Amino acid sequence: MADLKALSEAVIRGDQKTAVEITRQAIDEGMAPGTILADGLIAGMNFIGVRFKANEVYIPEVLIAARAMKMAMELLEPKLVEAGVKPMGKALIGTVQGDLHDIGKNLVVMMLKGAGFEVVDGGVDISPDDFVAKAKAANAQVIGLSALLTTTMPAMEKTIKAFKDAGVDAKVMIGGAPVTQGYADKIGADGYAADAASAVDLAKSLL
Ligand code: B1M
Repeated sequence: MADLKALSEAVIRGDQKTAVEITRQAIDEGMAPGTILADGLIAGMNFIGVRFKANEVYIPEVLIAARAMKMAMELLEPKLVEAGVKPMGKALIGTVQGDLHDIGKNLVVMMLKGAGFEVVDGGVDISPDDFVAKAKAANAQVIGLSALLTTTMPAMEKTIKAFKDAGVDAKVMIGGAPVTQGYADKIGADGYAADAASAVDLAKSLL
């Protein structure tokens, strides 16, 4: 039986080959995609995050762990999508200007797809103008902004203002490690979610 502890350890080591192998094995054995994600991949990446914060590992280790997680996520994503029952709505998700962090944003994208949303992944470092253009092209009902840096949080407010100025008629939710409900209230976002699972509940409630 696929060992999810070994999967999280493979992510921590940045061992792409093992992470992909165990993910494939878990999928082949019929393990729930959400369990593989939460108990294997996210568990490993969270551990790396704690060690990075404590200066016990540095950017190169973090990058290779993130790459191993991404490779495994490529296998898992279709399974998460398959688990979705019916289309819930359309969402555009992206990381705001100046910010290159995309692991959490990718999780939000995957979880939303898994919950049955049609999702446009806008990418990272999206300027307010680009966000407006992508929002108009996607015609999304829900737009999600992600920021991982305190220095890029103000780009959320600028993006929301750009949506209002351009008449983009969509609900806007925000998230990311430094973001809070208070900040969402302050900048006029329609909602805040602390994690990818809560982002799904929030997106559903905003429809
Ligand atoms: Co960066 N980084 N990083 N980093 N990095 C943090 C965020 C940091 C807290 C580390 C630290 O110092 N302790 C710190 C920010 C400090 C601050 O602003 N207060 C930091 C810094 C400083 C930096 C650089 C400036 C470092 C440097 O160059 N000196 C630089 C900035 C680059 C840039 O963006 N312009 C940088 C670079 C990087 C890497 C490239 C090395 C890499 C990113 C790789 C990638 O994303 N492809 C990286 C990583 C991996 C991290 C940490 C270790 C992990 C982030 C992560 O992926 N976590 C992070 C430390 C930490 O978080 N403990 C750190 C796992 C992920 C699943 O969690 O993204 O929080 P997270 O997503 C969560 C929730 O926040 C939520 O759902 C997810 C879980 O379910 N969520 C949403 C996220 N977006 C959401 C949107 C929603 C709803 C929920 O609705 C739309």
